[in-house]
Amino acid sequence: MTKRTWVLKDVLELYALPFLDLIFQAQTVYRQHFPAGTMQLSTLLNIKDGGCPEDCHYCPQAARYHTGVKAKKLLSKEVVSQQAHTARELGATRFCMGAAWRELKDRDLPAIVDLIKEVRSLGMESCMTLGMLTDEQAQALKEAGLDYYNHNVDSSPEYYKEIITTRTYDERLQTLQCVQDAGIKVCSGGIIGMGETLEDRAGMLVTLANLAQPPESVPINRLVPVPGTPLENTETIDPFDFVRTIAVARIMFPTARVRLSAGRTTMSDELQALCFMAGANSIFYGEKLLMTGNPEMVKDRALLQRLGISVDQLVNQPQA
Ligand code: SAM
Ligand code: DTB
Ligand code: SF4
Repeated sequence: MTKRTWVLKDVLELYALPFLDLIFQAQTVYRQHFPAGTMQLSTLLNIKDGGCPEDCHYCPQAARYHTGVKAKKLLSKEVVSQQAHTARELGATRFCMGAAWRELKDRDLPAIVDLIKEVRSLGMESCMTLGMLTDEQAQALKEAGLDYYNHNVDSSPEYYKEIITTRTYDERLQTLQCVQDAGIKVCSGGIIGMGETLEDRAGMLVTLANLAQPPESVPINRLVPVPGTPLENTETIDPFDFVRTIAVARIMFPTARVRLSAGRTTMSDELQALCFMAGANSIFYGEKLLMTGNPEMVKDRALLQRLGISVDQLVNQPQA
């Protein structure tokens, strides 16, 4: 089957559907590709805190903003291994490691390779988000066994320039290309609620859908307004507009994991349930994202149970 090319007009038509029609369509698409009522739990660990030279206006880890985040060194393999073991015991099937870097430096590559091998040996899917990569680095991560690489486009090409000036949209796309060329699956999405228009939201999804290969994983973050960042006073968006983006993403990426990512601590149970109805089938599981909070695990378990949603189980067995 030839790949569909998405145009902005079609995406805006989806956004313009009556809310219930859009949700119904998204849930129908979801059920054609996934078993109904299932959720992936992915645990996130920041392996390198703060001190980042970039100016992403939303980010607590950018060195130039006064957010109280202290720069630290890369975590040791022992610490990461212990966290990954705990995540597995608590039921996560994917372990995502993030670093506050503009780009991966070759001098850090051996340590990163070790971390990937460690997580893979536990039978979990591995994901890394380390900033920009070269072809050679992506190849080395693939050889180490990396399953997914997270690199968000964050917004539309037009609105991106209002949010980040220290690297271009094209550089982001180039890294995604390196990742795909190396045979690593792509996790890429963005942030909703940064002051962007509906067209920007649609434009972001069009960019992702029209990649040579659409991402296998699409994180949709609701902005966490962090004090000290330029976006700290951004107004919260209408919750239904957020749900619409989840639904449109589900329709445009029928086989991808659409992850309800940052921003859940300020969402009601009912809003999260609507996001699941709209086709989100993955969440971050664990009480911290990178720098900011995430719902308590007992609360998440209770919510999923109340909704009759079952969690995905590990398929691969640990090597030892
Ligand atoms: N430094 C690497 C990079 O920028 O690609 C990896 C880590 S970076 C923190 C990963 C993603 O987290 C960003 O691209 C952004 O989409 C998301 N993020 C960061 N701060 C956020 C915030 N305050 N609210 C919502 N999402 C945020
Ligand atoms: C993604 O799209 N969201 C995650 C993950 N990929 C790396 C990060 C969210 C960060 C929220 C703000 C913080 O905790 O620093
Ligand atoms: Fe640095 Fe990533 Fe934060 Fe941007 S989002 S400031 S690149 S850590």
